[in-house]
Amino acid sequence: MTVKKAILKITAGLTSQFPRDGKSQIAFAGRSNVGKSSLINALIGRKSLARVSSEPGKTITVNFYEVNEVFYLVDMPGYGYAKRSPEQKRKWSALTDGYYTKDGSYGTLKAVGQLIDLKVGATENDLNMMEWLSESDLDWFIIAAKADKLNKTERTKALDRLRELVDGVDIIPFSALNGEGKDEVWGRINKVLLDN
Ligand SMILES: Nc1nc2c(ncn2[C@@H]2O[C@H](COP(=O)(O)OP(=O)(O)OP(=O)(O)O)[C@@H](O)[C@H]2O)c(=O)[nH]1
Ligand SMILES: [Mg+2]
Repeated sequence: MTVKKAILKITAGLTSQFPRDGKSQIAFAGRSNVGKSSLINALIGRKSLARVSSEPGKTITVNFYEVNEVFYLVDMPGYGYAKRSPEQKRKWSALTDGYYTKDGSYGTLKAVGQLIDLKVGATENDLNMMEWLSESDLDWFIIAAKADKLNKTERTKALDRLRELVDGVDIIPFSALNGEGKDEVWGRINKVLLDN
């Protein structure tokens, strides 16, 4: 994919702000701090179009990055951030639940890239999310994030563990730090866009 143009089109803090232009969406989900925004920056080839949080989980918005005026890469707000207030938790649920419905973005959502921190492994929230994805009719795949943090042995073990959890789902080791997996993620996105 050649990214000719990428802009942050919409920062939605309310479900009513989601785009309704029918353009395809590929969303990236995962816990707070797992590297969703860093992944989008790496894919787009811009250092800081997507804001990488110094304070994880602080802003609860769904960010829509429009690429080549054709489709969106969607940065979902992370889950599992312990310091969130009840009010922030309510906002998170309303936004994400609203996103994954027919009235939200379900009709234009073509795939979900689920980020799992390869070193940390799947958390309980990750497992819940993957269970939901498995039961949905959405196309989805796993991005094994921050792969640069593991040595060869750790990496093999961690990838095996993930594979045991989710049979038949693509797992792409990825590092925003050294660019590993970038082409594979783009390949997966291209496939999604061509199929739809
Ligand atoms: N070593 C390493 N660090 C990374 C990588 N990707 C992201 N980080 C770091 O992890 C932290 C969180 O990254 P973000 O991209 O902001 O994570 P996020 O998932 O968008 O977090 P929220 O927006 O809070 O949900 C930052 O300090 C990044 O520099 C990676 O591939 N390798
Ligand atoms: Mg982020």
